[in-house]
Amino acid sequence: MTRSLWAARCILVELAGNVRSHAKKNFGAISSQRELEERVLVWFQRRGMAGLARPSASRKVAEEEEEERTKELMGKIRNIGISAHIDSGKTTLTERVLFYTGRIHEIHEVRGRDGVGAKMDSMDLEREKGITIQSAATYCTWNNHQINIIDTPGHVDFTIEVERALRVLDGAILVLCSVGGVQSQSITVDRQMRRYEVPRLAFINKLDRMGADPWKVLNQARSKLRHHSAAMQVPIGLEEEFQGLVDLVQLKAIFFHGANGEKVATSDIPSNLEAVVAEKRRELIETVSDVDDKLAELFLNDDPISPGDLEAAIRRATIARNFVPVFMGSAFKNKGVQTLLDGVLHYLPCPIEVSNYALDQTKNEEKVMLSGSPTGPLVALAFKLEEGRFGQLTYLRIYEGTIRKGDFIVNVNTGKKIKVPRLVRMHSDEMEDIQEAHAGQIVAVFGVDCASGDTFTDGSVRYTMTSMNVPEPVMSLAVSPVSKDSGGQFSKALNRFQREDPTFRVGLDVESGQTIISGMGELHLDIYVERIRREYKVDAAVGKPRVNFRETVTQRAEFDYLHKKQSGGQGQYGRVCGYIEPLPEGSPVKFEFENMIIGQAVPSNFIPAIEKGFREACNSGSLIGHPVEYIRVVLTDGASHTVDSSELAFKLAAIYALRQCYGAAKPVILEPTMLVELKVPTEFQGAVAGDINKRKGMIVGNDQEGDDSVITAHVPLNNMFGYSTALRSMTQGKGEFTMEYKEHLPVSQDVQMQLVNNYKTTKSVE
Ligand SMILES: Nc1nc2c(ncn2[C@@H]2O[C@H](COP(=O)(O)OP(=O)(O)OP(=O)(O)O)[C@@H](O)[C@H]2O)c(=O)[nH]1
Ligand SMILES: [Mg+2]
Repeated sequence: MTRSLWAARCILVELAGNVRSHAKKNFGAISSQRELEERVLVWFQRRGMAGLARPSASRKVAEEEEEERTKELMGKIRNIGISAHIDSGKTTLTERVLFYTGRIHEIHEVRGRDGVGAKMDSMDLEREKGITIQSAATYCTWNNHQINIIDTPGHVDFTIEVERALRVLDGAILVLCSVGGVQSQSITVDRQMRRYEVPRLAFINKLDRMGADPWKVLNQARSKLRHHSAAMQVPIGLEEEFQGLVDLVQLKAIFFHGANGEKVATSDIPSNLEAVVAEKRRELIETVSDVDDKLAELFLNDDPISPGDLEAAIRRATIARNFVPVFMGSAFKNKGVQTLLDGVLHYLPCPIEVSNYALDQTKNEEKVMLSGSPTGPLVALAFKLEEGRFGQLTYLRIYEGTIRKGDFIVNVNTGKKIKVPRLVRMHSDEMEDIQEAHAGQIVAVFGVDCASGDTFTDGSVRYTMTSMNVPEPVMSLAVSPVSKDSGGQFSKALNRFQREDPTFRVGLDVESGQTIISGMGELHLDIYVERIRREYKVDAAVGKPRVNFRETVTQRAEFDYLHKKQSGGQGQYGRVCGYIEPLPEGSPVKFEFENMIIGQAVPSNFIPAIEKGFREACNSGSLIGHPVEYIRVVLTDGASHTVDSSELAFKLAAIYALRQCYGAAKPVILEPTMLVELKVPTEFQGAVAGDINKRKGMIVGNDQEGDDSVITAHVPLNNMFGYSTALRSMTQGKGEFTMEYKEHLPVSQDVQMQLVNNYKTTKSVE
């Protein structure tokens, strides 16, 4: 064997064995298997031995083996989110999951008497208030499978945390309360799960509570969430009598013994439940047969259906998002959690059973399906940032390839090449250093500067992942540090929160010079003001919260504006003609500019400045100074001057042109309208409904739930400030409400006049 042939053979052997270090010596820094293979190919070609590098039979076998290995590895991973209405028990459930999987050795309750608090609610404020504010990630092992979990907040003010979790997860558990049933936020969360095409299981929790009725909740899920679903279990007793579950697939009774329900025991189905079990199993089979041909065939032919057949059919239907299996239990009373975990392994997809796509930036954003293989080129999405003691912590979901500590990775959105100094796995607020992580995993990196939604690769591809849906803030607050000396810390805090949370915005009120923070609601903004005080030791003076109004036009209006200044030196000259009109309903964009000038009335190099002028003018409408949206500007003509025309002159002409024609376009003020759901003891229903009417709300639903009335209404956000106090006093503290943004709607004529007058008065005072 000649020397070069021998060398070639050596390298092939190394490739098969994936011994990177030697290859590195030969080929320098190599960050992916694909890059390594490409370089080997080039190396051979240069030496005229390309034939040797072509896939041979043995290479094919190696590839097949590799594929098998990937399947096996990936088959043992589940990435799941736990999301639901506030207080349904997500964090309590996650605490049990961590306990049964051995990740924690003691159970602590949300707002428990021992004062420790649940693992996933690690922030002091979360523990004090008993609510989750930030989503937290953890991982655990169950039956040889690794489960990565993100526990999300239920309060709708923190909805971005749900958005980003669902963006990167392969499956989810929708927790429902067996008393409260499908509440307004359950509907919102379910909509988010649909948006990200996440297969899900439902878990009806709190079966120990008085009034627990899982069958009612299941029917609500079918009617309100349009879930094609069926129960996987039948409870043995309810409320105080709740003891265990009958598994409808295996047809066994399951009990949870021991101080913390850690001992799972199975036995025969209690005889008093046999009839209901037979009925519910048939219902399960029928429901799954509706969406799974294989099971339908067995069912229609009256063939015996084994637990294996049923399980496989449920898995197929769940992953195809045609079916939602419904589990039950009581997280607090330690029942039904292990069976739910089995359900996660059996029915939710592993990372390669989900199709993930990236956009190829080198091919005009062509959609490419990612293989999900750990040996592919690295593709990872930064979905969450946290500023910590050691710098920026960036949460990554790896979709393809492998990332190692010390690797160079490329931020495709900025083009920057960065070294990964530290790679960790998160366990709520704790972290564990790791050397590498592969496709399908959720990890975090330290000290990597990026924005939320950026995509990282190993540099061999230029793919980006689509980002998540970010809702617009609906409420604002003026804030300023009480002491002048704390300005530095104050802006540091605001910068940090703004980077971490895309629904939290910081702006400047141009007229008053005040700092304005905007967010998703009163609680959202209160939490940040409190965090500024606690974490940055800055007391902030807070103004009255105000809603984020918008302005829009309702009819077409022409403009013809000449901006001319010719008094000595170079003058300014720009004329713009055209019209503005409302964009059609449902328009995906909020501003549109079209240049329809034929010929050179305005030289084309000034057109961008004109568009910029209109865009700028739309930042602040003439009615009350709020942004103008859903407007289309069409430029039809204009005039220029050979010497005096400039970009600035045309930009100013555009700004004045909008002001000139705005009134004729009949502008209106839009205000955020909220979907409010109230639950009050029936005796207070009249008073509460009357109060909603006074607040100019429209009642759209009124249901009876036991002794409570559930009222649903659309109410202007501007009339909802301080509502929790009002509701408390109206209902002797017995009423509850939730509220979420619905849409911006025009205010009534009298409110518009009042707002415009207020605006004029404040402007004239200034
Ligand atoms: N009776 C009963 N109470 C429960 C159960 N699960 C949770 N709880 C209680 O419900 C309350 C809310 O529980 P959490 O686990 O904080 O609920 P969450 O869904 O995480 O709440 P957010 O994250 O704030 O949306 C706590 O007081 C729990 O003790 C249950 O199975 N039965
Ligand atoms: Mg929680």
